[in-house]
Amino acid sequence: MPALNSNLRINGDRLWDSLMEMAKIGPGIAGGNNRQTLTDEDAEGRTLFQNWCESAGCTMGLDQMGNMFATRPGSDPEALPVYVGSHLDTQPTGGKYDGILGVLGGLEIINTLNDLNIKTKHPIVVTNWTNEEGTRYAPPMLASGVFGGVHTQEWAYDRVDADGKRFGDELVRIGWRGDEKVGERKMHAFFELHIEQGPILEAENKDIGVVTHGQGLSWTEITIIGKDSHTGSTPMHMRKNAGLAMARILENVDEIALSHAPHAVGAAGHIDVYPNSRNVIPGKVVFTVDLRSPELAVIDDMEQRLMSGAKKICDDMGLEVSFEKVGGFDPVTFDEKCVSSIRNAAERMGYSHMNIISGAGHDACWINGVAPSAMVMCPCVDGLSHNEAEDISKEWAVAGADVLMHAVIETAEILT
Ligand code: HGY
Ligand code: MN
Ligand code: MN
Repeated sequence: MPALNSNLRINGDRLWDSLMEMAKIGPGIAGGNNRQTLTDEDAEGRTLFQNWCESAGCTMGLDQMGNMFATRPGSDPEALPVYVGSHLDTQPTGGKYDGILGVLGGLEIINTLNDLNIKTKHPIVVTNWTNEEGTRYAPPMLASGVFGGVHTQEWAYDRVDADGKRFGDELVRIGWRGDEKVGERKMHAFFELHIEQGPILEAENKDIGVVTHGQGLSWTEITIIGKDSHTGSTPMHMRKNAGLAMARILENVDEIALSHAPHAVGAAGHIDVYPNSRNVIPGKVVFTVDLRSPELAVIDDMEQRLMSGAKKICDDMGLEVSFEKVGGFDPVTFDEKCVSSIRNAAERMGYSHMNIISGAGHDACWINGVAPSAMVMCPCVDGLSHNEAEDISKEWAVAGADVLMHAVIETAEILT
């Protein structure tokens, strides 16, 4: 296999233009994106991606969870493909790069190999995983989870959104339910490029994050039942204030996470208050507590303390409380050989780099269970993500895609 030439680089202008073009689909209200999974905007983004892949000579596969697989043939059709990708769906107030950089970075590899007429032994497959965000349909990484054998397809199809629409029905409605059985594809390896979504790489002035691990996640949905009553005429001692109980529980979440500093984190991003009227004591609240840590024992401890603390708070206030685990995955250790190919690529091209643990969950976390996987990260401005102001420099995007390409074609065994 010829040595990988450090001058072998992607076309940064083409990558950046494709990011800006995709960002026009499902625009947000403040410069970012709202292209939530299985919406018409998601369908439009998928169509654009498919058109680009076919223009690059790829054939598109589609499985029963809507996962997309654009294949560039290798010299050996029997060789297991090297997969590379991420997700095109966004948060409701998402940025232009979370997930999208990994999908379009994978496509840019195909375009660059075509430009230079480079062949590889293994086929290369660019992938868009359905519903990575988990915001419209919990849990996150739903379709890569089905692919990885973590969830059944039937369970995934039965997930409903806030309007009661079933995942399976919406997938059919937008016309992106394929026939291919999920998880039958075998992979030689999987690589994912993603923005860090945290402040470390920028603060350390590093171009590249070599992701050695992904922290684990726990999502617990808590329902508290009190009693609706008048905010003015109900004496304080007679109130059954579900909102107050939630506030006390969230204060405790902060203390629990801080007790496991510096890595553990905890918060609630999803909160529904009923009846959510200015002059009614909330008789019901439903909220999801998101706990994360690189250590499984810490996640278990935080979960236990969350529930025991919430139970005590509600018992003391005479309120009912119930818990449902709506998402979770253990901490992940990525494949050492794949991780090394990323580190060597950064070295080869002179990009500054450091090892990093992913704070966010990613499709690679589930795929790592069925194929050797690893991730490349690039910095993002102020570490901000899941916010329409999410921003990266073109240089960071190019560095990440350059390293991704070298790792992918080294693993795919470049021939010319
Ligand atoms: O929640 C996560 O970590 C991912 O952004 N879906
Ligand atoms: Mn993402
Ligand atoms: Mn995200």
